[in-house]
Amino acid sequence: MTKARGKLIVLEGAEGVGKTTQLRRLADTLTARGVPHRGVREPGGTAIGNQIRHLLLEPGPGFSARTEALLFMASRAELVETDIRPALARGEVVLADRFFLSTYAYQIAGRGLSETEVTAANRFATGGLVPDLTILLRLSVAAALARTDSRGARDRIESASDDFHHRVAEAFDRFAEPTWQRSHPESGPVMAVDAAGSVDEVAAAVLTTLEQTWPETFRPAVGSHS
Ligand code: T5A
Repeated sequence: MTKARGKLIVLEGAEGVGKTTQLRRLADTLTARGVPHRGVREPGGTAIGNQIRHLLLEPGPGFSARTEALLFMASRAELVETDIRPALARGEVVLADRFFLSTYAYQIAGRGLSETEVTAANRFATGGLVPDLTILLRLSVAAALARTDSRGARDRIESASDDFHHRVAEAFDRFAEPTWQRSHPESGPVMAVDAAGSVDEVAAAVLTTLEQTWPETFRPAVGSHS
């Protein structure tokens, strides 16, 4: 019998909204509930992807917006082909820390690149893979940057201008609108979760969203204590 395809679930939002923290919490819950899963992050997650991540985020020689976009998509192409697609074929839940909506927010809205061209390049990079669901963590720019600044120096993209970060934040706000989603099928469905509460409160909201969307996969089995 062919195994049912897994699910690609993406956590999105600007820097510091809590994506990595929530991905780890969700992974712990899925482990406790016996749901096969794996976590991946962008950029990175593969040997070549980690080298690309270094080029993109560490201070160094500058490069053009087109080069930046293509590097993000090269990292994504490798991750999709060598990691995400095989995991989905095994029936696993893949939890991704960022995916195409980040390219949309940072390279299209933030850097001003062409939506049509970048979307076509993304389709080439992913072979048309669309997330089953994106959970968009929402937090004000000031609160998110305060969280990241409390950790130390900003990376190359975090150090961009305030105007850039506001364009990125406005784009993330648009992704939650049903009209935007209908006209951007390459992004898949997006559900927003308020990220302003404590780690526990946000984790509960993320889990509720998944349990309501796919009860058969995410609800605890009868008799489980998770
Ligand atoms: N990028 C990426 C593009 O430009 N184009 C693309 O296509 C892609 C894929 C990646 C950078 O690349 C850009 C976007 C980014 O600039 P990254 O480091 O991988 O960089 O991603 P970041 O989003 O920058 O990672 P962060 O770690 O900064 O943000 P997270 O993951 O959202 O936040 P997290 O979980 O690490 O938490 C940040 C801090 O807040 C605390 C945590 O303990 C941590 O200290 N925290 C909370 N504090 C209070 N209450 C809560 N609820 C909290 N949740 C977390």
